[in-house]
Amino acid sequence: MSLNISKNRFKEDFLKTLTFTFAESLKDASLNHQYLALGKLTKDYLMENWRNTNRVYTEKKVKQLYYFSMEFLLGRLLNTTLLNIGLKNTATEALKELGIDIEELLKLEPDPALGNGGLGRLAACFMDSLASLGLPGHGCGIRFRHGLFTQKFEDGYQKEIVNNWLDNEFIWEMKKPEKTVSVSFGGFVSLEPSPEGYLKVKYFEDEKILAVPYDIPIAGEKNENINTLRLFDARMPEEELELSSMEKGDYQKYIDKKFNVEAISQILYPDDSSYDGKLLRLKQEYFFVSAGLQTIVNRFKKLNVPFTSFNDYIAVHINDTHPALAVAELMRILLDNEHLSWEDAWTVTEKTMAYTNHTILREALERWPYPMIKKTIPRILMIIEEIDRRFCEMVSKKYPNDQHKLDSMRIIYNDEVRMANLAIIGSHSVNGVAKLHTEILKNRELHDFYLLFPEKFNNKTNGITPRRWLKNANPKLFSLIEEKVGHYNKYSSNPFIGFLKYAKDQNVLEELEKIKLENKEKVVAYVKKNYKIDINPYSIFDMQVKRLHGYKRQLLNIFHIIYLYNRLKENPELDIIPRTFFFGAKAAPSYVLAKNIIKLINSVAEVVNSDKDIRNKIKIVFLENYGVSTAELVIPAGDVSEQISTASKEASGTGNMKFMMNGAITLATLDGANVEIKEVVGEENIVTFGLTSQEVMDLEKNGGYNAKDTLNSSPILQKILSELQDGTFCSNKNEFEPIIYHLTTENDPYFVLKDFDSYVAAQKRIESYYSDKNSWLRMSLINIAHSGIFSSDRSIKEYAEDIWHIEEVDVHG
Ligand code: 26Q
Repeated sequence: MSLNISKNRFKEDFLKTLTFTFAESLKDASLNHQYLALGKLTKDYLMENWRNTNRVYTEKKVKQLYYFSMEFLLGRLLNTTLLNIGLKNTATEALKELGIDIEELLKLEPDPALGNGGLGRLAACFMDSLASLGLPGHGCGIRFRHGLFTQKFEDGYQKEIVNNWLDNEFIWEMKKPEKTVSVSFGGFVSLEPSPEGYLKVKYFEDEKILAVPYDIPIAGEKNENINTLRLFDARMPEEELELSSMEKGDYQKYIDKKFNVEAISQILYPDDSSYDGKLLRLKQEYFFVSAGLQTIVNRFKKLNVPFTSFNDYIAVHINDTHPALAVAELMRILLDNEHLSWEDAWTVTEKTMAYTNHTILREALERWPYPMIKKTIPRILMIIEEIDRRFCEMVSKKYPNDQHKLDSMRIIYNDEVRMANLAIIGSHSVNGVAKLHTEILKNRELHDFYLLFPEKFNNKTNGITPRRWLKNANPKLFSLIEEKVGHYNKYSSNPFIGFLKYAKDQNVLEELEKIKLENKEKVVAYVKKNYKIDINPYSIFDMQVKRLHGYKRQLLNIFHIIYLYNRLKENPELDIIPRTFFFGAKAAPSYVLAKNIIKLINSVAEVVNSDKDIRNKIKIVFLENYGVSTAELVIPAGDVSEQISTASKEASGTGNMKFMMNGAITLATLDGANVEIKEVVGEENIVTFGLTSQEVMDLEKNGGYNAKDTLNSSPILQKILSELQDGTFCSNKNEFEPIIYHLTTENDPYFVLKDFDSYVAAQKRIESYYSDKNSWLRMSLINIAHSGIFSSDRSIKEYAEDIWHIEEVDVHG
């Protein structure tokens, strides 16, 4: 549906909203107030459909999905919502007549950074696709007071600034205090047999923490479905005020307690790839899982159907292991509150839960110290112990005398509780996020589980929402495609494929070129304004924008740049196509190597950008504080998409898909979803290089790689490494010691040196392709035409059909 609102009505409503909210008329209203009024009005337009959606889902008793995720990296919501409900043009025109440029208002919306990177952004794309496909699917997470830190560079070093995204009122959320639930921590549990025959469980918890829901509406495109993203805020219960201590004037005690309780929803952990057994993180995980499941159960009770049919009405998705405690928490509710037998509760739980794995990096797998779980959530530990006991019994029967197998799969081992094992055992579905990743899980990382439960394993290749990443970020390209192939069809498995027939149409290719250039000009202006760097829109825009991590190999990229720079210094006449290298990356605050790589890139940038000898042939731009909003600006301007992770390490990647959809050529290792991109566009429309995942895994397993040998046989690499230590890029000669140590003493674990030659050769191929303008544009078009496969609408349809068993609901009327 498009909301049927005329321009005049919109103008009237907008002015009314200004009056009703701020007691202001347009001439008094600041830009910020104008933005807030526009946001509030847009949200008001959703309200009726939101109510309807909830009513219809309940009345029809349809099966609903709850996507549990620690992170939802939403990005700004105003433009995408206006587009989805079909009001963007009306709003633009109406505001224009009032003398307001809507784009100026849209920029004022804070970008909620409630996630680290790929996993959180995937959850957000999934929310959009669920609503747009009319599927009853909601999100459940934490309302972090502080999202991912804001990154600043000082003298080339990353500095982290707290993120205060809630300071300028978040217009989308609706507080629902009456739906508050309580989550128990600590203390002990007593079990007594009841006359009815079940075990009566009594909690003597140390603390009860309130979980106050804040609901965010998620509007589908061209329908009337408004799903809900529910984020919980941690609050101290009123009765905890401990009047006596207040009377005694012991306010400090009260304040300390409140601080500790509310810490749970204070801050998002900024680490995206290494496990760190912090108590607060465990509490966060249990907090939102328990609150979410209690909410679901409260709603379920209204249906008046038996709990043994719970899984016919509810699906719960566990996004990575962070919400894996959901398995034990649902068991707890079914056993202790609803008095199901263990067997019934277990059947229901397993059929309800499904788990996605997003990583094969071992250091990222969550394992909690046994004593910590025991102390923090004692009843949950008892349940996990029983799940583990029964699992061990089953495995021992199936594989008598195979201690090794048992040890690798059981949940509690070595005084630790392993969350992935809990998630796998307690779910009916376990999926990886790209074909290669799923194969590696089945054949290697989770091989024993695969042998035991082959039916649980399946692949769901990631996707991205074309509404945000094309229609919203690159409206001209989106219009061009729609003009040629008709309206984007969210039900198609390959929605842009019709574009392929224009691969030789000179007019269309020129149109593409023009759109790309316009997008590049926008970035040129942005870079000039924010960094005072002049860049050439006709240079190749080569981009690597993603979290900073050893395995993502930003180091390989900067080494190639240093090599190019060296060649230009030797021969300033060297005929290369000018290039602008873009980086955008946050490092986890405690990740020393990653921060050192940031400093290196910034140091090289300073030298290269100011060196007159090389005649502006290369420029380096490190975009500060890369996030969803910067991505929307720069990705449409990309020519080359750097997806150069060590093969086997990147589960899928989703930036690769965003760039592809915007017409960039992928420069890639055969890792994650890059493999599938190559499969669909053909090897002549992508540039690949480097070790294969099999080669990497063999080297890791059998040894046989010696980084120093590689170094000794490469004068080019030797020169680069010596420049890192001789003051060429930084007056402190020891500055890059962590990088040197990593590459030499630690034997270059991500094969940067090993893949260097192959990468340089691939970069040369990029250059030669680019030099033939028409063939480059054709490659770009072919990539765009195939990119619809990587729409999250396709991913979500697969999840809905194969895993969740939920169906489209017409909420009209
Ligand atoms: C775990 C424990 C303690 C603190 C933090 C964490 C933590 C937080 C975030 C661990 C991992 C993450 C995020 C992981 C992530 O973003 N993975 C990416 O998921 C994408 C979506 O599936 C994939 O495309 C990427 O390949 C994968 O790296």
